[in-house]
Amino acid sequence: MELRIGVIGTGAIGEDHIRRITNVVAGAKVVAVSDINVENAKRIAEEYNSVFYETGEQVIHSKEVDAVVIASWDPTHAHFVLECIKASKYVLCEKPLATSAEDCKKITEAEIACGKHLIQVGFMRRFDKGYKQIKSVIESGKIGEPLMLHCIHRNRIPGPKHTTVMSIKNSVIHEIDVIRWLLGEDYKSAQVIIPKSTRLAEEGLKDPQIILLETQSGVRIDVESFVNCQYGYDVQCEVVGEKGTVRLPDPANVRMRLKGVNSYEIYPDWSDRFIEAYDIEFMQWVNSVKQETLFGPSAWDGYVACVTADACTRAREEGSIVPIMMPKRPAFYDNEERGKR
Ligand code: NAD
Ligand code: ISE
Repeated sequence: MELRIGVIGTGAIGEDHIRRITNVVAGAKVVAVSDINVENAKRIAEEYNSVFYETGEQVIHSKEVDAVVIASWDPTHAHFVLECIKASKYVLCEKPLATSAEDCKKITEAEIACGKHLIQVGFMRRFDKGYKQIKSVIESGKIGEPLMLHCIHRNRIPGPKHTTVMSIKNSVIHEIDVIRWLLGEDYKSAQVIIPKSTRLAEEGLKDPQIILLETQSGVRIDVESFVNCQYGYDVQCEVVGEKGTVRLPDPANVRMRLKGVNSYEIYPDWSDRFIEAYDIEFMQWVNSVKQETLFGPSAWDGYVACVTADACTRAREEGSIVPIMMPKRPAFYDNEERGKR
């Protein structure tokens, strides 16, 4: 039986996920879509032979929909996820799970109360081949204990209405999650340094920013966030260990020798750079929903990421090093438990 999916938000990534579910992922189809941009959503509904619904709530509660993908703007996520829990429907919610730790907490409490793991957060870097290889190297012990990580997250240009806060809560939240996953530990403190801002940023936007994190065991992480870098989409990560280092490869693009230059293309944005990661994320999510056993990043992971992002935001506002108070993880979210319910 094909999993019948409803998609809320048919903007850039929503449309890409609809294409992915339709053309790449086996055993699933998009049956319902909704967006406040009605004209675009209706066009997409027609193109993909699905039904347009006036509201996200109607998609979630429709009897025709087995599971939901949320790809609308960040501030809408928490409400739609809570609605999915009310409807007892599986949901893959794009990152961030919510725009505050407080809202994430409400989501975890609602999920625990319903007694079933329904939520997966779209932290797709965990499915990227390069990051998975880095994790294997760390776990093999070959480079010894990780001591430092140097990361870069550059966007060619930001989305419309991008703010200083969003550089962390919408963008660096990927590093916050994937580094915690790579190292298998939570964070202890956060600091944000604001260098000279680019003249190419919208007025009021602090860009670039340097985010400094420390894990509970003392690993030090620096993340450069630069959303107006102009030249392309560039994500880098290097782990420095006691005996060696390991770093993400650059995307495998063909090399061109032309007019005295040996070059390769840098992708313009996330959609091509992480295309395989999104594909794998969706294939595994569809299979795990069918087996009623989720394995991907949980609501707890979404919560911890937001606690960290909130601390980074405070650190920037106050210009201080902010301790990160991690809430105690309920047994419901213990790894061994996840998937058994
Ligand atoms: P976008 O602006 O292109 O699309 C968002 C869409 O949501 C718009 O069409 C908008 O009209 C719609 N929308 C807003 N409020 C709505 C509501 N209440 N009901 C229904 N639709 C609503 O943005 P995007 O780049 O596609 O990003 C969408 C989400 O995906 C964001 O949360 C973003 O953080 C996330 N995202 C994740 C990745 C990733 O790498 N995992 C990449 C891009 C975007
Ligand atoms: C976007 O929402 C994403 O998630 C991309 O992966 C990230 O690079 C970008 O900065 C975000 O705006």
